[in-house]
Amino acid sequence: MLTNIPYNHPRAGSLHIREMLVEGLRNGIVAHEGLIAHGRGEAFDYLIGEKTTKEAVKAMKSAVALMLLAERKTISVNGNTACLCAKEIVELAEVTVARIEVNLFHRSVKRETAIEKLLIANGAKNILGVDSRTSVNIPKLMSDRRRVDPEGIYEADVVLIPLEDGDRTEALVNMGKNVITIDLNPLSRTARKANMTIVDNVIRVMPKMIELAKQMKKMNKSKLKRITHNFDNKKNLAISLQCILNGLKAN
Ligand code: PTJ
Repeated sequence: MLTNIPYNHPRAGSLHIREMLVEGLRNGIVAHEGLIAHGRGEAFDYLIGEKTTKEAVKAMKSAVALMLLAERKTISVNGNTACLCAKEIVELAEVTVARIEVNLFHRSVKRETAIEKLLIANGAKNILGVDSRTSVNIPKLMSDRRRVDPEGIYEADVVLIPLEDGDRTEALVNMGKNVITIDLNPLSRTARKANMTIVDNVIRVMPKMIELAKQMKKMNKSKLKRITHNFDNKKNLAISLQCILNGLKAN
């Protein structure tokens, strides 16, 4: 049951997102630790002004181009992302012809199954990674995230991993995959190890990526390639960090 948040409360949007996550915890979708991770994200969102920056849009365009160019792409889903964006995950997967794989840090079959049900209720047809009997391991990774589906993350050439931990990001990059992440913290290890980092709130990113994917599907391959080649992740992260610093100085 969501708490009654007055519509005119100055922080209504942010409070509503918190309530969604608390509800997700009650429904077995979100891990307890997911609430803490959200708190960290919220702090960075506050610092970037709770809006999508130009740099984030650039990163999203590049990420969408990479996904459209890829032969095999997988969207990795954890508790927070499923709770906040189930419908959008399914739509983005449809538009970009990507697979969806549940992959949890705090792994349990019960939570995997609850997330699968939520995604199916939002229109997904096939979800990988749930109670996986045929899972394979990501080399040199110790966390429960190492177990992945052979037909999903393991064989993908591009993986979208929103709200991720640095270890797996690094391990996936070491496997030669192109890794796209969504992380509000431009200083996180994930943000720095990924090939493309979108410094923005996943709740704003997913609908924007769907919109971009629908437009960019009409572009030819050479145009999409040019977009990815022109993207410089280090530079984009540095400017994103500068946006935070400028915001702080201005106050
Ligand atoms: O569902 P599970 O078991 O897979 O667990 C998911 C969490 C998120 C708990 C797990 O992946 C985790 O502990 O993540 P970290 O290492 O805390 O990293 C999460 C990152 O996401 C941090 O850098 C946060 O700043 C960032 N973040 C949090 N909320 C958002 C976000 N980035 C974008 N949008 C958000 N809404």
